[in-house]
Amino acid sequence: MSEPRLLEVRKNVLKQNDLIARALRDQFRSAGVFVVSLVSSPGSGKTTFLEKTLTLLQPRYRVAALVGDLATENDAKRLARSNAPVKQITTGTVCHLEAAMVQRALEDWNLQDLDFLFIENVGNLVCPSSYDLGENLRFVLLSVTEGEDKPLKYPTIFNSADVAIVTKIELAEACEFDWGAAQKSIQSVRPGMQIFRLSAKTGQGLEEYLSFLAEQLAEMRARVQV
Ligand SMILES: Nc1nc2c(ncn2[C@@H]2O[C@H](COP(=O)(O)OP(=O)(O)OP(=O)(O)O)[C@@H](O)[C@H]2O)c(=O)[nH]1
Ligand SMILES: [Mg+2]
Repeated sequence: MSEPRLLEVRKNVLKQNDLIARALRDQFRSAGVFVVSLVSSPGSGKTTFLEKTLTLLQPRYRVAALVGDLATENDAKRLARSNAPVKQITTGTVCHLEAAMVQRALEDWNLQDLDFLFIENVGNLVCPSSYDLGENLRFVLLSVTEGEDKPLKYPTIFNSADVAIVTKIELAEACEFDWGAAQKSIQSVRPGMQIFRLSAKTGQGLEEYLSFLAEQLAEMRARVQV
């Protein structure tokens, strides 16, 4: 029996996305740039975390960011305060970024001028999960105000990510956030997943995460040179 037409169209879109993502990944590898994408529900703290990341990495690394949003340029304006090159991708009605959007946004950037490229996806715990953007690592953010069960309720996005970042941890006590339960939810969806706990507001936990990024870049460059 043939597949329903909608399913067929969706499969073709994903296939097309994968082809572009593969081309992007090759491009990133040959330029030696390490690419991290950020996914989370709206308001988990992606832009705040990214602004901090760009600011703290800049003395040692060349960094840039792309940021997806349905309707506004607000996040690009906030990220630009770090003085890093930043570009907004406005998706209109599309609830995720696609590889083709990233490819278009990068057309006039020279990737060889970069060490790290960050891509903030549209705030959404469902749509972005199936779209590969050619990134080296996908970070999924979970803020302490959202509830420890989010990984169980939205397993696909946690499963498609490589690293979990628990954000706003200075609010944990006030929110009665149960770290053990959160850890258990994450690990049951994605066993062995690396988890960082941090606050972009107080700076708590940022050192460890920045060292991790530096190691990832060094390892990738060592692999590419072999
Ligand atoms: N207390 C506290 N608030 C934070 C922290 N990080 C972000 N926020 C606040 O959380 C709200 C949302 O943060 P954003 O950085 O805009 O979140 P976002 O994930 O980029 O949101 P969207 O792009 O709309 O999905 C803002 O009011 C931030 O100031 C944190 O570490 N601690
Ligand atoms: Mg944002």
